[in-house]
Amino acid sequence: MKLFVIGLILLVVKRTGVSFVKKITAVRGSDVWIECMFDAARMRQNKPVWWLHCENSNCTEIQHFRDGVDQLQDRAASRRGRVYPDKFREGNASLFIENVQMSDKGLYECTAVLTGGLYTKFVEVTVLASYEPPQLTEALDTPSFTCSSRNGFPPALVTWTGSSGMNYTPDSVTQHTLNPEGLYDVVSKLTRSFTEEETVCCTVWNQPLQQHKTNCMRVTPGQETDDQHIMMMATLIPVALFILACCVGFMIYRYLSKGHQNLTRMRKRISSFSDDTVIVLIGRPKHGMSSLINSCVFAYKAEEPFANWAGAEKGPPHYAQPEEVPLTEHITITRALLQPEDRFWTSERDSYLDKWRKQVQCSTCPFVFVQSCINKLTATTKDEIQKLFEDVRSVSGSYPFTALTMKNFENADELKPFFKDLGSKHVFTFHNYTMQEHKRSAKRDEEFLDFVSACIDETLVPEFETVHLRENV
Ligand SMILES: Nc1nc2c(ncn2[C@@H]2O[C@H](COP(=O)(O)OP(=O)(O)O)[C@@H](O)[C@H]2O)c(=O)[nH]1
Ligand SMILES: *[C@@H]1O[C@H](CO)[C@@H](O)[C@H](O)[C@H]1NC(C)=O
Ligand SMILES: *[C@@H]1O[C@H](CO)[C@@H](O)[C@H](O)[C@H]1NC(C)=O
Repeated sequence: MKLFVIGLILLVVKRTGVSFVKKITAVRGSDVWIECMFDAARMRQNKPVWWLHCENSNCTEIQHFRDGVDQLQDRAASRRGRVYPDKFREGNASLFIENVQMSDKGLYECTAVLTGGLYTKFVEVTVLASYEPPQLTEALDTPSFTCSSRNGFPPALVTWTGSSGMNYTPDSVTQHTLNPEGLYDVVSKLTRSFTEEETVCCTVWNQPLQQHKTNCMRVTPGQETDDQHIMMMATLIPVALFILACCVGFMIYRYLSKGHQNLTRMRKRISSFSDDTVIVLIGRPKHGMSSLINSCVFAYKAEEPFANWAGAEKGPPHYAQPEEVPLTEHITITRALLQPEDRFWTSERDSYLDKWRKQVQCSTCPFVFVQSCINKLTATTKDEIQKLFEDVRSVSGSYPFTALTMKNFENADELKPFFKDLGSKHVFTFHNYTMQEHKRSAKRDEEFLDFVSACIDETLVPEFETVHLRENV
């Protein structure tokens, strides 16, 4: 009979769209009164009062009193809430629930049997749960932030903002999970890198509860990476500079030592040359012949201070003395001093040719014609030089080399082709070491050592090549 009545009532509730169902909202953890008041005058002794709790049409009797006596004492542990039977006579059968939990939500029905009929009241209880304060963490690897909050109901709205008022929520993803207690745990992830200092806040909104909880975090953008950058630069720059310095140093060392080694090698070769050789310089006064000899000796004798071995800048009667200057034990530089006037060779040739023919070595003597770049070549001069060249070839088998001195005075390039055309195998240009100016440099030394080396090489020209040259010309 009783269950039939309950069923009928529930049917009525459903049919009428629960229009007379009172709705109350309780916050999880709080205490709540579910009111049930009726006309006290109609209350009779022995008549029962009971409470049902229904969840999804599954109804359980939670209170049942008859004649003020608890009928459910055996189920005391499982039932929820408490009524005050001594208040029934006052028409008050309200249910008190302490520490409301999610399981307390649902439809409550209070029924009292009164004279003249039943009194029934329906109360729909909604339980909301307040989210715990959110935890905000920054991921170490990726530029992301995680905001998490537990044990709330219903699902929360999570928003992300900056202190500047910026809304970062569009960059976030929020997920809810329902835990066994019927509560939601929410996790929201914001993926964003900040270029400027910012305070990032996440807010968990429980809208029905009109409650929000916020947590903020100071973001100092790329400070770590900046520090790393500076650290890296602080180590890399000196290392790079060191390596660069090493490279440059090594290259300079190589360059110097190569030049140095080269000079030493040339000097060694000259000193070890054991064929008795006379280098014959032919030239007119003031063409720098003495200076050229001095230069060769100075370049060769690397350890010695400059000396006027060949007697440069001397006037008569010591002019062009000594005639021969020894370079090494076996190599001597001698000079054939011609007259300064136009026909400088024609007037001298017989005596010199005679002398050279008598000299044993002169079949292999390196002859060098010395010409200053200051002097222009006149037609007569050219003619004389050509005759000289032919005569030297007739004696030695080769045309003489040419040494153009004072190369910085006049354009040596004008003179070079003339001597090349005459058959001079080598045309050297020099800036001599002089009495006034003899600052030694590797480059200058090298030029004179090159010259001496070429002279030595000339003595080594094989006989057949000499013959070949003679036939050619
Ligand atoms: N600027 C320069 N002056 C030179 C050069 N060779 C020689 N002289 C100078 O020219 C003048 C004549 O040089 P010297 O060697 O005495 O000529 P020589 O008469 O042929 O023996 C001297 O004052 C030298 O200092 C050179 O290559 N450059
Ligand atoms: C009805 O609810 C009670 C307690 O609330 C539960 O033990 C029972 O399993 C439920 N029955 C159904 C059919 O859901
Ligand atoms: C009903 O009784 C309870 C318990 O004494 C009391 O706290 C409550 O205020 C009463 N309700 C009304 C509406 O009088």
